[in-house]
Amino acid sequence: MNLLLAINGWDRVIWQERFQKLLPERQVLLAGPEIDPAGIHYAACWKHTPGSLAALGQAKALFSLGAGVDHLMLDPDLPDAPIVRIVDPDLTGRMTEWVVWQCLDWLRQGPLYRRQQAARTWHDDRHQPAAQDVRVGVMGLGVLGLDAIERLRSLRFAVSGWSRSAKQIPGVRTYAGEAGLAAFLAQTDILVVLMPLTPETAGMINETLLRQLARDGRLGGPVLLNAGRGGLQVEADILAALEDGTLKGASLDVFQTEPLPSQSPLWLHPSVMVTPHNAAMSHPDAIAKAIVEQIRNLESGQSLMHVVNRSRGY
Ligand code: NDP
Ligand code: OXD
Repeated sequence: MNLLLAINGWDRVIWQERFQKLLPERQVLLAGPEIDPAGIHYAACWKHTPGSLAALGQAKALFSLGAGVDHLMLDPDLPDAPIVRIVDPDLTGRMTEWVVWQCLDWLRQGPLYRRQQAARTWHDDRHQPAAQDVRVGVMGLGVLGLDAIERLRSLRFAVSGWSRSAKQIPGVRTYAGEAGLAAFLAQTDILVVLMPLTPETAGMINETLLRQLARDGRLGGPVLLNAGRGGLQVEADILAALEDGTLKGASLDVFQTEPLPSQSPLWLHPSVMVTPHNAAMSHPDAIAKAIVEQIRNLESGQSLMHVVNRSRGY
């Protein structure tokens, strides 16, 4: 009942130490060509090399080290085991902090005041909108979207949400599916994207969608926040929208290519905030604990939680 760590882009040794501490009776192995798949019943993965899990025919679960599973779904040679994603208060809390930080920064004109400070300009603007005057629309009403909504509401933002299936959330106007998208966008000043990357959502944050955002809001133009996945957005369309005023600004944590290439105009754009895909980092202590808990529960006869629907892709 050993555990394989198949990780690219993060420090594997830190993860190995954390898991080994929590599973002292087992081997926690780092993926590599010399690994013998016999005796490996679990894999914990982040951007594993496609094909590298194919030999794990005995796997009882494939764990994502993050909330998203698109990195696993990309691999056509996965063993036929349940794919389990992370739902954890540490990760959820981090994402909500990022969303609230960015919404408040745009509400309180952070980019403008940073520019004014750099120019030593004292311009006492008396036209600050209040949070309740600003409409935040959250795309994706899952674990992360719902938590962010709760905090945004406590700050009095006017919050609405959009998801694939219809939802009822007290105090929040909700929209669903293709049929509800245009109405949702038409009443959104700050669009918060917290959706998974699937064949359905790929590229949907594009010119057509951005042009449907509200034009009558109190921020002087709509703002885009994306912490879902870079594959959801068309960066050329976002840049064009910033240039022609369709968008006032954007806060982006995820990008079509990561790390964001140094030649990307997004880096130096005065109306763009770039964070390096760490809106909600997976903290090894919290995430290893959550996965080990799942392993122990499974082995004591309970069902795995947060199993992904492979055909839906999330
Ligand atoms: P969930 O699976 O809990 O929620 C996903 C939400 O997206 C659901 O409400 C779902 O609708 C909605 N959705 C999915 N497909 C569509 C679609 N085609 N049209 C409309 N709505 C759709 O995921 P989480 O909230 O836990 O996480 C969301 C994403 O955030 C992750 O998949 C990951 O990509 C990203 N993430 C990014 C991080 C970062 O640091 N930048 C950190 C963690 C996660 P329905 O409710 O109807 O199923
Ligand atoms: C995740 C991420 O999916 O960090 O958890 O992107």
